[in-house]
Amino acid sequence: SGRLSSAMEQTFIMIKPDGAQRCLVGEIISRFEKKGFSLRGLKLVSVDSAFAEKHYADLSAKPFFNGLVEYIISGPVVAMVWEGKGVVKTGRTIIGATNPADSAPGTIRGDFAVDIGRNVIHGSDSVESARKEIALWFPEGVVEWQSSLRPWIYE
Ligand code: 3AN
Repeated sequence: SGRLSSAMEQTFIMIKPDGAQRCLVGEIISRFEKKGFSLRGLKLVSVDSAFAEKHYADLSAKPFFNGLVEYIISGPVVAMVWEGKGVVKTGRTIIGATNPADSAPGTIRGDFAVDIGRNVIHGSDSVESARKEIALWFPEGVVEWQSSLRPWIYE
């Protein structure tokens, strides 16, 4: 079980201001924990528009960009790093489709969101974006530790 440790994938997950305001933080963390992923970084932060623009730089040409930035800076967000085998892709599956109208029941957006502009949570869309987003949100680095449950989650 120790042999996977150096190659473990990480993803950046952010509970957006609506998720925090609606008290969904515990529920969301619980879903990632129960799946078997491991928490490596966690903080409640308010970001300014320059930071939000950096996080969403790839979307700067979109018509909803300004509204998206306003939404992200409208209250504190929960920034997290989760680790585990395939966590980028599986994390996106747990989150559900971008538009809550299309996200399946059982997913976070499927269960807790209605509007695309208030879709509760963000998750990195690739290993490369995850690397960039973790560097942006956790310049101080993440915590080195291993859950003792590891042998019960990985063969
Ligand atoms: P995802 O968050 O699922 O990776 P992206 O990267 O396409 O989806 O979009 C980033 C964020 O931009 C979404 N979380 C959503 O809040 C917002 N967004 C995407 N499309 C729209 C839209 N048509 N109208 C308003 N907001 C949008």
